[in-house]
Amino acid sequence: MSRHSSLTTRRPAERLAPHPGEPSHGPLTAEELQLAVRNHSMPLEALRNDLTPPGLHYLLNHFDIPFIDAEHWHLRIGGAVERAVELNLKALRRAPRISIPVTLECAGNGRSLLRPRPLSQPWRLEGVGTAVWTGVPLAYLLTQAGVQDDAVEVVFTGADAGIQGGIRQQFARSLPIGEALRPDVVLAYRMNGMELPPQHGYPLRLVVPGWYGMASVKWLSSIKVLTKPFDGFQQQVAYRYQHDADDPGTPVTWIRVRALMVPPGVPDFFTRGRVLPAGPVMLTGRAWSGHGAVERVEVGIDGKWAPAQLQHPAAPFAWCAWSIPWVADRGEHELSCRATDSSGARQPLEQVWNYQGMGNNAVQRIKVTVE
Ligand SMILES: Nc1nc2c(c(=O)[nH]1)N[C@H]1C(S)=C(S)[C@@H](COP(=O)(O)O)O[C@H]1N2
Ligand SMILES: [Mo]
Repeated sequence: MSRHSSLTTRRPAERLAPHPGEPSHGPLTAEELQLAVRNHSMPLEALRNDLTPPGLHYLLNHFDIPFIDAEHWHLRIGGAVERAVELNLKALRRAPRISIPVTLECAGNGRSLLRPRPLSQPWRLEGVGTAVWTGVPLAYLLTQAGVQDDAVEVVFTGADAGIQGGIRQQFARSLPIGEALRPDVVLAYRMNGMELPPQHGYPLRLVVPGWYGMASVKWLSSIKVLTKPFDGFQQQVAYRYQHDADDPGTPVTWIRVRALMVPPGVPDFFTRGRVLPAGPVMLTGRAWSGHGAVERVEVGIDGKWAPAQLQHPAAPFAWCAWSIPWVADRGEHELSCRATDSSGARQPLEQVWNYQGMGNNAVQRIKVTVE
């Protein structure tokens, strides 16, 4: 029996719902549309910004945005520590702070382009955004609490609750202790210099640079140091690269290398096909990777590849801008872009399917009509 169906047969409530996780060859479902309107993507033209304005940054919320009264809110740090700590927002704002630009991307980005299509949030390519996150380094607070020698992981629990895979839960994810003690992992209370918006985790969220977005737990309520690996749903069942429902799979961690292009010209309202005039045009975009620096972006014009010019990113885990001039001649063309990072990883031309539709970083293709 599959991991998902074994969960659902035990929980009658789940059987009333459409079956998430089962891949579909059919048209988009009402449930996918419902998720898509709650969780919007970043319009590709916003790739022009170094920093994504909060209203354009992508959003992924599993359950409801919790209502948190910041006056009475506090963060608990406990588990395998010498001294458990409780901090309110005032205390956090008084602690040492860092500000760091980070490109976040949802692990499910690209999912709806897979065939068959895993049923979940139906991202196309725009589940990404870059913001400056300001807050307290997690390592500072963990060190204050005194992590015990036998600690292996740290689990972060959000205030949001719901049901997934038939299991009632609060959203929770863990990090290996080594990752949690990285100097750039931040407990953020500001986004692009402003108070965190409700949808991005107010009053406090974790930001793990370089990891897919699920690691960056929002609406933090507690942090617990563990001496055994965390076995919560979002760790052991969701966010795994699986061949099929029975495959335990491997955990989703670092962001895979990807480049995206600002679609040139203007869109057709309904099809969003691009139209542009013949002549010179600057093709631009951004590229990023959690596995190392972006080393190369190539742009394909009708399948012929040429290197784009790269700019330095603002920080190791922030996207970098790229550009390449093109003289567009009349007719139909296909534009694409492809990044390679310093680990040697390069975006695949064809999709690599997996059961949950995770980490699909196949190259973007844009059809343009030049008039
Ligand atoms: N508490 C909580 N944290 C969460 C989530 C959630 O549903 N609840 N979604 C995660 C996922 S899957 C992603 S991709 C990022 C999205 O962050 P953003 O909405 O600020 O872009 O938040 C992560 N943190
Ligand atoms: Mo995500």
